[in-house]
Amino acid sequence: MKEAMMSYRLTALLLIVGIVFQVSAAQQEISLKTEMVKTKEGEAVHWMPGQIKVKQGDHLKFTVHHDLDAGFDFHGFFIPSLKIAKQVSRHKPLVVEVTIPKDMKPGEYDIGCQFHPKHVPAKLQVESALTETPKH
Ligand SMILES: [Cu+2]
Repeated sequence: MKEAMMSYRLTALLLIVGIVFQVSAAQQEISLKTEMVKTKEGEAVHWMPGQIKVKQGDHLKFTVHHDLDAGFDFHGFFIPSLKIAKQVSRHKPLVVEVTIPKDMKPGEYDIGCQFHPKHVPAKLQVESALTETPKH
């Protein structure tokens, strides 16, 4: 009887801990595409949108499009911090799924192109998965 009580208390404690440290990891579908933008040196290809916000533990499904008629026939989809280095050809969307590691340091990471140094990277902004409790 005493043991049952203990296990009940332990379960309750674990539940409370679970609620306090509730994480908000989610599924995200992200569509990226090549776009021409003007830079100081002229025109360059840019991955757009330029900024993508995700959280630690999020499962991401990227669909990467290259539908520009001008310029290179393919571009790179390059996220070194997530060990992704793929090639995306014109009019052949590439699907890449990846989970942001729960221990990935919050901050900004490049989504670049490993083939073209002038290709402007988009920024993957990784935020902490811990939900912040407002303090009063
Ligand atoms: Cu490129």
